[in-house]
Amino acid sequence: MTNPLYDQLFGSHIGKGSPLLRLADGSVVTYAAFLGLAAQMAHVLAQGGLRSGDRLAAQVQKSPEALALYAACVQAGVVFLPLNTAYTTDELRYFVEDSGARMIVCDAKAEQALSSVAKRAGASLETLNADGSGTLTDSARVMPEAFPTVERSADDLAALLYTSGTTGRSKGAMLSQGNLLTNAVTLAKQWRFTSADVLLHALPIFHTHGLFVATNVTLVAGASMIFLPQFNVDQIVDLVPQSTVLMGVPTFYTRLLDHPRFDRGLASGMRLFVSGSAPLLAETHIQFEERTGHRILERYGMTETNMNTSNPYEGDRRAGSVGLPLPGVEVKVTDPVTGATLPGDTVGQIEVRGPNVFKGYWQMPEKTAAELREDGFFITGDLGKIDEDGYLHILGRNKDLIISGGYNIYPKEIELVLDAQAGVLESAVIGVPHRDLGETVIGVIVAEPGQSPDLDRIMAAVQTSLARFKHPRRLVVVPELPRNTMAKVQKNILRGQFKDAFHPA
Ligand code: MLC
Ligand code: AMP
Repeated sequence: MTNPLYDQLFGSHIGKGSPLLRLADGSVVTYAAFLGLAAQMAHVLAQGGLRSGDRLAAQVQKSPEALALYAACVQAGVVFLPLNTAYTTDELRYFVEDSGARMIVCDAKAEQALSSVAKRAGASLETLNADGSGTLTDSARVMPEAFPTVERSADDLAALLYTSGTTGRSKGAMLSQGNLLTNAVTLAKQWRFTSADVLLHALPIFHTHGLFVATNVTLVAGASMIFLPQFNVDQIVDLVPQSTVLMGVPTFYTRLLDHPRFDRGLASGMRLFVSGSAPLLAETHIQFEERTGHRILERYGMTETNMNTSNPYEGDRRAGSVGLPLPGVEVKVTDPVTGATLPGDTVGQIEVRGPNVFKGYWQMPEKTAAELREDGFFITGDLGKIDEDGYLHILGRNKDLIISGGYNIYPKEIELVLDAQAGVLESAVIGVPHRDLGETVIGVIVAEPGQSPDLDRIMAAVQTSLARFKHPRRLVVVPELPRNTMAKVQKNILRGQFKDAFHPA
């Protein structure tokens, strides 16, 4: 019997009394206790009728129990579908129906709103709250602490992670056991993880960064994590002296640099700071080194591919570059029109191939074919160049995407909501520089002739349909949108016009 992801990440630690999670209140969850709970939850899933390959959608606050649910899914052969806690019921309905999830796990506060979603989809509903209470843990507590691991192969799906798209319809990226495992093993080795490491974990666990990069790497190494519900800069500063590694989005690092107590002495016990999910300004990299003596290690990845490149652990970590292809991963820069490989130092679209690259989009063969070539190269939608030393530099995006504090926001999704409002003729949503979040959202609206749209009502409509992090931080009305000769909206002109709207430093 084999289940490569379970066996290597979890099974190899069964019975170990060493800490996996250290919590903010000083308590510890050992590997043994964590895996016992995961096995109990796996029984609940199996008794709830979930079979190998079924999907489980989880919208739960970060907690040890929420992480155990991930382990339980892997052990029970169930495909884990984690969802951002900020998503509204409208957004959730789509994910549940599109994925055909057979079980939904949510906070008790959302139970009522989601019961109709579950009913319509024919899914069962369990609750799991931020403090670990709920129907899921109630049922799990009386189950045996061992579970016969369900057989899965490296090619079988382990997770379905939804990423928005340029058309506004989210796509479920199918990640296999092999995708996750090979990447975790590679990163643990590249970044020299050992069982002595203590990772300061303040990222959400519903995305690649917090769930697969941070958690899986820790598990591969048998290390431990200081497991925090969210990023709070004062708490991070307090806990840095007890940690060896921090992984974060660039906002973590700009906020740390703004903190008066964060300095060289405080960071002296740390061995590694990793940044990713959004561009780290070269200026942040340089200031961080001046302040702490540490060079942030920047890496590049995405939901569909896990991690593709990384600056070296030993060797030159270059500010403004995302480093070198990871072992086993091929990276090339191609002409967006012909697909031909471009010579070094020429800017083009970034394509990647390797054991990390996903299996395609759930039930979307056309979208898969458009982005995943037959030869296995995935067209990332990022633009960049490879320099003479082989380092990759990301220089822009070929996709209409805004990254705010490490969260991806596709303008189309917001434009569809704005366009549907009374008095709105059309809209364009853009990202503009923001000192804290990197980029933030502005909605540019054109009124219908003779109308003056009620911006407060429009914002209220946005709030009921879309997660908070996607809300425009400003709505502006303009007489018309700039268009090129093909009648395409020239967002670059709008971005130029509003670039100082949030007074970046
Ligand atoms: C929170 N808010 C955001 C936001 N995060 N708004 C826009 N963008 C964000 N990223 C909302 C809050 O709900 C709040 O609403 C208001 O904005 C201000 O919140 P805050 O207190 O300043 O934010 P905070 O809660 O501190 O969160 C900021 C953050 C967080 C950067 C710490 O967003 C975060 O942890 N980001 C990490 C995202 C991540 O893990 N990305 C990885 C994707 S995987 P209100 O109502 O109070 O105004 C991936 C692949 C790869 O990309 O390569 O890794
Ligand atoms: P997601 O779809 O949430 O996984 O986000 C993936 C996208 O985040 C990539 O396609 C890039 O545009 C961006 N990204 C991730 N890491 C970096 C990085 N280090 N520098 C710049 N952009 C990044």
